[in-house]
Amino acid sequence: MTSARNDSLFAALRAAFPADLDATAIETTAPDGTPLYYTWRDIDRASSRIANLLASLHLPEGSRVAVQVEKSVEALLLYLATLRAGYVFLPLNTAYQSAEIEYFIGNAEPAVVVCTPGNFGWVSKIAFTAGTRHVFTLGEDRNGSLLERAAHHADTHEAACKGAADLAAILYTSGTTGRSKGAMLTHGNLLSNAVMLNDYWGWRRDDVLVHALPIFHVHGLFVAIHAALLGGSKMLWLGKFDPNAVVAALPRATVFMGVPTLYVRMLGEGALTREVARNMRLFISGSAPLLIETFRDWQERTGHTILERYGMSETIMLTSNPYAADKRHAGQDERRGGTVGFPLPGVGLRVVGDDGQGLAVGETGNIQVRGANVFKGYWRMPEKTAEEFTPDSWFKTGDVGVVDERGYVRIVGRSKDLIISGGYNVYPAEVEGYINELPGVMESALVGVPHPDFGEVGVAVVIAKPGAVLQPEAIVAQLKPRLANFKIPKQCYVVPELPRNTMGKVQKNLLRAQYQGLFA
Ligand code: MCA
Ligand code: AMP
Repeated sequence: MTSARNDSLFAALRAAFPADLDATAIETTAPDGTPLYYTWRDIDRASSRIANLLASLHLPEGSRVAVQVEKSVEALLLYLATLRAGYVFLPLNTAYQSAEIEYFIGNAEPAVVVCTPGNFGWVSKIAFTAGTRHVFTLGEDRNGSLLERAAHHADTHEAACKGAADLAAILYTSGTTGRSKGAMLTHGNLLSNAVMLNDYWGWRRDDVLVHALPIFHVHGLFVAIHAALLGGSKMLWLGKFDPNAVVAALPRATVFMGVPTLYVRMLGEGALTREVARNMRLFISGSAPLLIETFRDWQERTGHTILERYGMSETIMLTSNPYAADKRHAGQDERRGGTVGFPLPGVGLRVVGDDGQGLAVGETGNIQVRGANVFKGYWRMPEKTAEEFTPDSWFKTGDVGVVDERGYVRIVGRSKDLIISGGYNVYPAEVEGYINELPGVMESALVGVPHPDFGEVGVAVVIAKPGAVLQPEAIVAQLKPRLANFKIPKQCYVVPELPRNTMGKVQKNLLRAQYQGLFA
C-alpha cells in the first residue's frame, strides 16, 4: 500500500531541520533580559504539544485559528503547530482595537482564538459571541492557558496530510473600498514561494537571520521564517524592532530583512559601520518603496547593496533584485536602487493599460501577475475575487509600474487608494468611514504624504456639518480607541470644503500636493 502524498508546508519545513536536532535554532531574550536558546528538537517537541492540543479539540476540517498575541518564539510555535495539525492560521496585528477584531472574528468564524492574557476579557467576549468555542491565552513570557494546556500533551506529532490546494493561512488585507478581505493562501502557494526564494537568495545552513519584524504579516511570518527554516538556518529573534539591538546583532548574523523604516532607523545608529556588517551576506528590503537615498546611504555606510523585492499578501513574493547573476537575464547581476528587480522564477508579470491591452517595454501601466504563488481567492467573497482577476486568470495587483529594457520592474504608483506607513497598510476608505461617523462630521478625506521615518503617513482633511464646530485634536482623540494606532492620522485639518472635479469626485491629488511638505 502506498501512503498518500503529503504536500503540507509543515512537513516540508520539518524535513529541512538539520540532522543535529540539538543545534540551536533560535536565540532570543526573555522580557526580563534572560538569554533563551531553542534547539531544533525544542521546536519539534513544543510544536507537537500544541498541535496535539489542537487535535484533541476535534475541530472541523479547515478550522481557522485566529491569533492576536505579542511576538515571541511561542507565537511562532503556535503558527507551526497550526500548520502541523492541518488547520488554517489567521494572524492579527496586535495594534487592532475591539471594533477591528470584532469584524475579523465575525467574518472568519475561527474555531480557536488565541489572545494575550491582558486582552482575554474583551477578546473572549467577542469570540464567544461569534460562536468560537475555544479561547486560549499566550503571553510574551511563555505564560497563559495555551502552553499550560499543551504541556499535558505528547511531544511527538505526525503532520496532518494536506494537499497543495488546501488552505494554510488567511491574511486580512483590503482593497479600494469596503472592509478587509481575507486572502486565502494554500500550502502550495506558501511552499512553492518559500522553496523558490530559498534557492534564489542562496540560503545556506550556516546562515544566521536577524528576525526583527512582526509575525502577523507576510514579510516577517512567511518570507523570513520559511526561508530560515527551509535553510535549516539559525534565527536571532527580537521581540520588537530596536535599531540599536539589530546593529549589535549584525556581527553574528548573515541575513537581515526589513521594511524601509527599519533601514532608515538603523542608519540613525552611529554604531552602524562596515566593520559591524562584515559577516553579512544579504540585506533585503520590501513591503514599501525604498528611497534611493536610503539605498545609497546604506551602501556608503556598510559597503552592502540592499536587495529590494516586491510582493503582496495575495501573492507572497513576486519580484526580486538579483542575489547572484540571474541566468534568465544574462549579465544583469546588479541590484538597482529604485527598482524591485525581475519577476521571480515561476512568476508571470505583465503591464497593461486601463483597456487591459499589454504595454511595451518602458510604458507605464497596471501590473498583473500569475503563478503558483497567487492566492486562492478572498474568504467568502467570490464576487470580490472575480473582480480582481482578468478573464484569462491574471491577478490585478493594483500597483502601477513599468518594466525597463533590461527587464527590471519599477513600481511608480498604485491605482488602489492605499497608504503604506512604516510597512503597514492604511486604507483611506476605512479611516474616512470612522471619521464620518463622528458627531458633527459631514465628510472627510485621508491622503498619504511623505514622512522621513514612516515613508508615508495619513493626513485627514475634514468638513464639518453646517453649524457644527470641530476640533482636529478631538477628532484624533475619538479615533484612537476605535482604530489601530498606525491608522490614526498624523495630522488633521478642518476645512470649509474639499477640492472636487467636475464629476464631484474629491481630488486627492490636490490635497496630497497641498500637504506634501508637512513633515519635510
Ligand atoms: C508605529 N507607529 C506608526 C507605525 N508604527 N505610525 C505609522 N505607521 C507605522 N507603521 C506609531 C504608533 O501609532 C505610535 O504612535 C508610535 O508610532 C509608537 O508605536 P510603536 O508600536 O512603539 O512603534 P515602533 O515599535 O517604533 O514601530 C515602528 C515599526 C513598525 C517598527 C516601523 O511599524 C513595524 O514593525 N513595521 C513593519 C511592518 C511590517 O512588517 N510590514 C510588512 C507587511 P502614538 O504614540 O501616537 O500612538 S507585509 C507586506 O507588506 C508585503 C506583502 C511585503 O511585500 O512584504
Ligand atoms: P499588503 O497588502 O500588505 O500585501 O501590501 C502589498 C503592497 O505593498 C503591494 O501591492 C505594493 O503596493 C506594496 N509593496 C510591497 N513591496 C514593495 C516594494 N518593494 N516597493 C513598492 N511597493 C511595495
